[in-house]
Amino acid sequence: MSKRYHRILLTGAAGNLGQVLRASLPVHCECLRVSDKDDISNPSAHEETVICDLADPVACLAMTKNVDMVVHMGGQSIEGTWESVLNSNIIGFYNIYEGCRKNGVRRLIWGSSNHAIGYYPRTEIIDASAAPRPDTNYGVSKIYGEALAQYYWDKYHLESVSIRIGSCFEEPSDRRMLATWMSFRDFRHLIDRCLISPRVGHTIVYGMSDNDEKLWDNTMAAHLGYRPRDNAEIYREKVEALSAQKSIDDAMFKFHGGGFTAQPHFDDPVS
Ligand code: NAI
Ligand code: 15L
Repeated sequence: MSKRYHRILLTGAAGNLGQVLRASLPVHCECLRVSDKDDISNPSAHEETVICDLADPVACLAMTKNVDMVVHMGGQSIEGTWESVLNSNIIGFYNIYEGCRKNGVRRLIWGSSNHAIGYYPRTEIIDASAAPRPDTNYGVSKIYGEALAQYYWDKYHLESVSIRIGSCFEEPSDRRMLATWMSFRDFRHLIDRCLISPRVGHTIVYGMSDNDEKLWDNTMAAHLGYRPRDNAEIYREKVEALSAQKSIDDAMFKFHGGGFTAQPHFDDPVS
């Protein structure tokens, strides 16, 4: 049976989540174009490798050619210097969207972040309609990305799914992640749903497992059919043994964005 798509572009393919997706995306496409600024290990026969910087508009235009869908995981993935946030996430994301628009790509699925709404207090459960409350320049860059996604849908009918990923790791490693964790299995499943859903417009979805503790409500993304199966709760004992309970006023427990809210400006000199 032929596959649903001829070619999918995966950016950030050398990163943590890129590696997770290199294993699962080939189910959907004949050819997986994998890209990063860093070397990509062991490319397989169904992969085409493109090494380039997202800040390079010419490279982004070429990379998005003859592509059906883009899964964009490339970029600065935590707070960093303004220069790196600007180049990788602001200029880089614009370059990817322009490449997609000029090359007629139908849909872009990308890793936004909980740090776009990091300053909501933990006592407030929010859905996709919550106003931005970024906690870092990194979080601001994700809000910029979500604005681009909405704009390219409204104006150019280029579809997007902005996934506000919580904490996507093998296991939750601190108490905050009992609420924010997303397993690799659930992440792959969500990406699958984003790729096969018939119509997404611009959808914002929270990337989280079916944890007992919840900060986010995905009702507004129900049309994706995302059904998470994992739950951070099974790691509670292990996680609680790793560190003592902090004060409830610690940033880790005060805000959705946890420790990012307590970081000083990244470019300030360290005293
Ligand atoms: P990562 O840092 O492991 O991977 C990012 C990749 O992007 C790296 O391989 C890096 O070389 C590449 N990259 C960075 N700047 C680039 C540039 N200018 N040009 C080309 N490539 C560039 O991050 P991870 O964990 O795989 O996350 C993927 C995406 O998901 C990121 O956008 C991140 O912000 C987002 N995300 C991830 C979360 C997680 O828990 N893993 C949580 C929230 C958001
Ligand atoms: C993110 O946005 C980061 O990409 C990831 O490394 C984690 O720090 C995650 O947020 C989190 O909030 O746990």
